Order: sequence, then C-alpha cells, then structure tokens
Amino acid sequence: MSEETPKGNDQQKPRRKYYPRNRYYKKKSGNREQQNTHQNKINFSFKKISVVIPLFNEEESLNPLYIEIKKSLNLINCDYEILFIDDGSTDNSLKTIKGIQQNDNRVHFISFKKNYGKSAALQLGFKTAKGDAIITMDSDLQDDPAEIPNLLKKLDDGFDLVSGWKKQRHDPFIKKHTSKLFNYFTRLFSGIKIHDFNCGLKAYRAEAVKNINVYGELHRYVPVLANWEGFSVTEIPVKHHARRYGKTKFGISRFFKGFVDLITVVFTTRYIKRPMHLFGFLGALSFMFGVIVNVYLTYEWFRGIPLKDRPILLLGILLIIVGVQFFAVGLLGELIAHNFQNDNEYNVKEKR
Ligand SMILES: Nc1nc2c(ncn2[C@@H]2O[C@H](COP(=O)(O)OP(=O)(O)O)[C@@H](O)[C@H]2O)c(=O)[nH]1
Ligand SMILES: [Mg+2]
Repeated sequence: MSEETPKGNDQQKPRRKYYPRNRYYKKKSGNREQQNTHQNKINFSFKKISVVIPLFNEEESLNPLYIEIKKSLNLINCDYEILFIDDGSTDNSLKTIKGIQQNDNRVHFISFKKNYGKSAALQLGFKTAKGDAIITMDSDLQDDPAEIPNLLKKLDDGFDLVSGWKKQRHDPFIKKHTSKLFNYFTRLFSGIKIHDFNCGLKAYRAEAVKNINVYGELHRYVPVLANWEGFSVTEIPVKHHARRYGKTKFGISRFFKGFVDLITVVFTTRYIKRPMHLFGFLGALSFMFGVIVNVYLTYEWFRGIPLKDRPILLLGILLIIVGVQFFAVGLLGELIAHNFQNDNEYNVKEKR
C-alpha cells in the first residue's frame, strides 16, 4: 500500500516503543524473498482464521482492503476465510464483493436485503465464521490489516478476546474526545481496564463469539458482553488511519445511543439474574430517605409547627412512593428472572 507509507513513517516512534512484537515478524520471516515460503510463515496454534468484515456503502475501500488483508494473512501459516457482511448497501459494494469472491474461493459474503445495523452484521458473521480464531475489522481502511498477526499472537498467548486500541486516533476532534468520555464510563461501570471498547479491529476465540449475543447497537460493548460470559479480555495498541473514502455512517446520535446502551449493558450483564439487587437497593434507599424526612416533620408537628408550611413534606411522600415502586419493579423482575432460568446459559470450562 504505497500511499500508506508516509502515515506509517509518522508513527514509527511510538510503534517501536509499544510494538515489541514487530521483532517477532523479523525473527520468523527471514529474508524478504523467502517470506512466503512455508517454513518462514508465522505459526499459531489456530486451525483456521476467519476475518469478518461488516460493511455499509464502502465500495471504494473494498478492493484495497481485500489486498491488504490477503497480504497480511499470507504471512501466517494457517488456513483462512474472509467473510464480508454487506448490510443492505445501496452503492456498488455488493458488486465489488462479488467480483472479489469470484476469483478467490476463500472469500465469502452475506448480503442483507436491508440495513440492519453493524451489530446484526457482526452477530451473523460470528455465527457463520468457521475459524477457531476470528478477526473483525472495519471496512473503511481505518483499521490496518497489518495488525492481524499481532492480534493473533496476543490471542495465542491465552486470551479469549484481544481488542485493538487506537492509541493515536485519526478522527475528528469532537469524536476523539467524546469517545474518551464514553470509554471512561464504560471502564468505570464494567470494571474492564481497556482504553478503547469500540475499536472495529479485534480478535476472538470462536468460543467467545459463539457465546455472546450482539443485537441493537451493542457492538460497542462486545468486550463487556464477552467478559461477562467469563472470557478474558485484553488489548494491544493498533495503527489507525484517517477515513480515506466516503464518510462516517454514525451521526451525532451515536453519543446518545452509546450511553443508553451502556445502561442496557450494565443491567443485562450484571443484574438480569438478580434485578432485586438493583431495584431493591434503589427502592430501599429512596424509601429510607422518605421516612427520615417524614419522621422529622412529624416530630416538628408535635412541637407545634404546622405541616402546611413544610413543602419538604412533598419530597418525603415522593421518595416513599418512588421507593415502593422500585421495590415492586424489582420483585416483578425477580419473578421473570425466576421463570426464565436456563441451565444451558452457563459456560463450562472443563468437565470430566
Ligand atoms: N453492517 C453494517 N456495517 C456498518 C453500518 N454502519 C457502518 N458500518 C461499518 O462499520 C465500520 C465503521 O463505520 P464508520 O462509519 O467508519 O464509523 P466510525 O469509524 O466510528 O466513524 C465501517 O466498516 C462501516 O462500513 C451498518 O449499518 N451496518
Ligand atoms: Mg470508520
């Protein structure tokens, strides 16, 4: 990718510092002419690698992306497949993918009749992928396919999910900073100590992706979903590029949706099996404050201060009612959770 070279040089300093695994390339690949001979390829313990690429109207990027991915995968001594998920694109994306697929039997594609969203595309990609290691990446050339061996190496170290960390981002100012805030809150609520939850470039073990359910717009929280199912999550810094063609598919609404989804994720991962721990706690807290306020007012009333002059009485009553309501919601939640108990949901690590 000759156009990429200047960008690559820009990042050489931090890369050398944070990418000791680059040495790994050199050790294994020997001299340049021999790079693709069998014995000089990089070995991993995986049998097959699936590269899953969700896309929506990215016609210009697809051919260069395919070439870069091939280049990267050819360095690895392993069978692979490339799976494009076209999400009802209205440009020539599907035609381009068909052109690629005709000349390469390792390329597959699924094309939706309409646009279902990135999460839906990833979910179907996860279910369809045949590899025991799965890579996801954006199709707009912002993620660098050259990072694939680095992600796989980390995965092979024993992790179940390796997330890319766009340490040096090439995105608009506003997006960079809101994303920092979003990542901060996700870290806080999920307890997972990674910097960049929503990087498109990630590597997974097949067990991890087959056990999570990515729907709505939960693709932003895949590490949280996986971690909640008991899979180990880590990250490595990856190279990031500015968008070369077209423009972003997620408008300003992403920020609102992102935060609402965070509540969904925290609730569904932490409290779905024990709703009373959340609603009961909130209800008890509210009820307790309401009672304190009203007990105090009653005491004052006995001392001769009339209640009609105490607007705080309304707050006391409100807190008690809200408290009871939270409690009732919690109990209803418990009833539902009780009826939906399912033994198949537990991920067993070993059994003899
Ligand atoms: N399947 C699918 N992919 C999408 C959709 N919207 C965006 N994408 C893909 O998700 C990736 C990231 O999207 P992009 O618009 O670049 O988001 P940004 O990089 O966060 O600004 C790209 O590969 C897009 O083609 C969608 O509705 N469905
Ligand atoms: Mg992008």
